[in-house]
Amino acid sequence: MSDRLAVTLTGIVGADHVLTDPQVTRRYETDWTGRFGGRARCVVRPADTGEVSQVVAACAAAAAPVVPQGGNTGLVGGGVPRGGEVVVSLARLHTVAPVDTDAAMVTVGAGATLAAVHAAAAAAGLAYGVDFAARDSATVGGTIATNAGGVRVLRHGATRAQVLGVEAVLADGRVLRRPGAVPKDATGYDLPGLLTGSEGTLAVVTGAWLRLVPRDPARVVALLALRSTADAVAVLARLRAATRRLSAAEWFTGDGLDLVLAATGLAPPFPRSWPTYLLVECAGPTDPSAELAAALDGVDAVADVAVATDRPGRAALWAYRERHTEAIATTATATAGVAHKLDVAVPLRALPAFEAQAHQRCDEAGARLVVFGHLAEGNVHVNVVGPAADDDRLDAALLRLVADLGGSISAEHGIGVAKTAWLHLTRDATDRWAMAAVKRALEVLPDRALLP
Ligand code: 2HG
Ligand code: ZN
Repeated sequence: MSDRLAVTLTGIVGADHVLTDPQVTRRYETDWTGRFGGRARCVVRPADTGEVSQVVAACAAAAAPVVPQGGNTGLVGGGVPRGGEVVVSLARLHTVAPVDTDAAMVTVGAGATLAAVHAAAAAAGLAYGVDFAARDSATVGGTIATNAGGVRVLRHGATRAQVLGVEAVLADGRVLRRPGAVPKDATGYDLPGLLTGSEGTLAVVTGAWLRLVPRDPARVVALLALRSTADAVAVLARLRAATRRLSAAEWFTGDGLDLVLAATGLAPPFPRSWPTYLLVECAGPTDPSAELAAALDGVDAVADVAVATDRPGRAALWAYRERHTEAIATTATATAGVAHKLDVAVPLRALPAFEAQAHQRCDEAGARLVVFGHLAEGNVHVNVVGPAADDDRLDAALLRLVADLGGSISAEHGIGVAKTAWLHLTRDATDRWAMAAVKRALEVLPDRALLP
């Protein structure tokens, strides 16, 4: 890049942190699915908020579009260029301040990984309420941008419920700081809440004040073999009524487990296979095993069960669920295809009907469907293998089905570029106008008349 913008960016972050060599920029240019991406004008790696501010201001002055990027674990193309944008990587903003144990909170940079936040919280005798399989690479900034959910939503809520404060760089380079020093603050609009889930469309998140939760040292994981998704929904309802200690309820199918076993070489959990599996975890200050056993006692729907309380045993059961994404990618690659990933949510009572109808449409189209997800929120990870990367006819049919059932076309991964065409399915014209108005308001250069 031999233009004036390159010279300016190099002056801000140093030559080592303006990347243009295609061999080096490649990993910033394609998302995890391999379905979305494009060439970047360059990749810039600022070191701190001040540098992010200068970089964004320089890009605004040059009318150069910017794509903020965290750990690049997104699945909807929201953190990668489409062609010609400047990628602003937040990876170097990875500070994790000492945990404030009095207030149970921690201040972190956008580039801190989820795993780093977990480690810091655990060392202080606390925990962070958001967790999912990509924890070692996914960064706090990206999880805020997408309002990431994961496996603990039923216990602690999604990312928005953890964000006490936020620091972000607006489109013209100004730094918006809303510290979360006190957990109660009714002063004005909830800007941290607004930026959470805004996917880089309103500002570049550079740091956050995160709420921490008590650490639950005692855990039990049970993998339940079931005959149907309807049974999984019924068992979950029973568990929710019977115990306060439920900390995860993850659902997958026999088809998904077969793929995981084939791709990973793991031993099967049961002597025979079952149509549906529900992985439940209970956690608390003391061993919750007896409480879980009592809650499941006499539940005929449970055809078989594998239980673990020790760490390796729990991890072995979790692997059947957490390795789905990797196993599906392996299957897609083997057929030289990509997985179409539709992260949706449907009301729980409609889940069995959704699953049946989704299978019917995929069968008709000759595509392979694998579903799994976070049962308590009706959050289904719909993975379709078969159609070409740019053939979205089946995506459209499945998203329409979700909307007809009163669900969400994006439960926890965001809209990115994957879902923009279908926003109208669940957001009406007034809603979309209001969102566009907010974006326009934050995009304009400072309007002195608005400043108090
Ligand atoms: C998960 O829950 C992630 O494992 C990934 O959200 C989902 O691969 C997917 O479709
Ligand atoms: Zn998920």
